Amino acid sequence: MPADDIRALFSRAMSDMYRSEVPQYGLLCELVARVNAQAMERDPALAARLQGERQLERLDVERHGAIRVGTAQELATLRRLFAVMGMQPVGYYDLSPAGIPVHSTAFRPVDEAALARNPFRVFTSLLRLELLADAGLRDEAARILAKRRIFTPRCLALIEQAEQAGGLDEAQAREFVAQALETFRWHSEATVDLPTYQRLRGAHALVADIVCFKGPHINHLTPRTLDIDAAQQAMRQAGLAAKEVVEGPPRRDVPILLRQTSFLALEESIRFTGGPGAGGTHTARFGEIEQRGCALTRKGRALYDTLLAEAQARAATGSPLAEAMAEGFRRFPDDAATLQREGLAFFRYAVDADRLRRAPPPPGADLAALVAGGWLQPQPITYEDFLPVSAAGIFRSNLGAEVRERFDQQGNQVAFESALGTAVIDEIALYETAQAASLAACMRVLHQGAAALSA
Ligand code: OOG
Ligand code: NI
Repeated sequence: MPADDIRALFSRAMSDMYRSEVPQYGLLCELVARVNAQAMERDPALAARLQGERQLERLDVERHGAIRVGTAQELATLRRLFAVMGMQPVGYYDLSPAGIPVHSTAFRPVDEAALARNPFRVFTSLLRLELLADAGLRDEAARILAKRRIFTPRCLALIEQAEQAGGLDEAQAREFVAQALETFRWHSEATVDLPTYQRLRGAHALVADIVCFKGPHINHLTPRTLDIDAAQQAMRQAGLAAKEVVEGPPRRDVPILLRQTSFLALEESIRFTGGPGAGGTHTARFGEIEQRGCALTRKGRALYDTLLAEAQARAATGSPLAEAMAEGFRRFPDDAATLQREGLAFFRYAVDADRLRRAPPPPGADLAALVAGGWLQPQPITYEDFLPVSAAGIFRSNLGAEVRERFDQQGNQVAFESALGTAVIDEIALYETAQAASLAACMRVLHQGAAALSA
């Protein structure tokens, strides 16, 4: 079975499982589907553009999830598990500046056809015990984690089988999906007693969430909306307490990167070890929605990061963040032509065949001339990744609003990659390659077209 099909099966199975575990998730999906249908009705050009960018068919099934693991061994095995489904680790996200003791990557498909088939992604975080101040607690957490086995033996066997044979047949793939699902299931029994849970929780809510359970329960699954402001309003009307601030850039005519908002879904009853009566609660699972815009070049991303940091600095001195963002982001051009001309966003190019039939471009015409003259049509490339500052906001909103100081230590991509067992893929390089490949294909067509016209 093609890896893309296994991923589609798995994404569907995860969604079904989460829907039965967290009823608000089903409600959220219905609400987003309604908002998306309305957005396309209101704006037929949007629907046409999404169709052209091969975004439309995938929209209904598009989800990302998130998990958190405790050890290098767990992370490395996840890498092998996701590889069976055509998902590669893309990007490095350092959450330590926000006082969150993890670093992360996103497992996702990378090529255009695979993304169009099913773009399922999993934001995956690894605990950084070395950031905890208390050495005794660090050791205790490491001992607890060393004892657990988060993969079923059959799942491990099937991963090995896939690695050796270069894939799985359909029956094996179906069994693999069922077995892999077990790793991400919720368990209402903790692996520790209540005092241990409370000690770990005292260090950081995230530490307790990662260390005290049998596995890395999926903590949210996020549908993609075409209008996050309308979806947020619909969430409130449906009684889902969406967080105040939408993470990411303010609302614009041409969406860029990623905008997200979340709500706390459940306070779960937990049975701790140590006999009857050892009950308590834990909050881990939440809901989230996101709207995706175009991917930014390194230059565009630098401008985004600067404007975001400036707005945050202004918010720290008392002005409302939303206002500071709206004000600051006026400096970010908001029309596709300027984004293209100034090299702020990535585009996929297509040849306008009618234009070419009427006349070939002048020899030596550069990109600007080809676009201005109508021979090449730029279409924005969708951002398929995440944003560290937004992710920190999402983490924070679901940890009982714990506010923490930033850690002394910086991100450590080298340590993360050594735990993972491979380097992460540079996400910007993927967009650069996609843009360059589309341009090269266009140049061949223009060249052949010009030759045919002059023959
Ligand atoms: C992950 C939070 C980050 C996103 O969409 O940025 C995230 C987590 O809470 O484990 O999901
Ligand atoms: Ni998320």
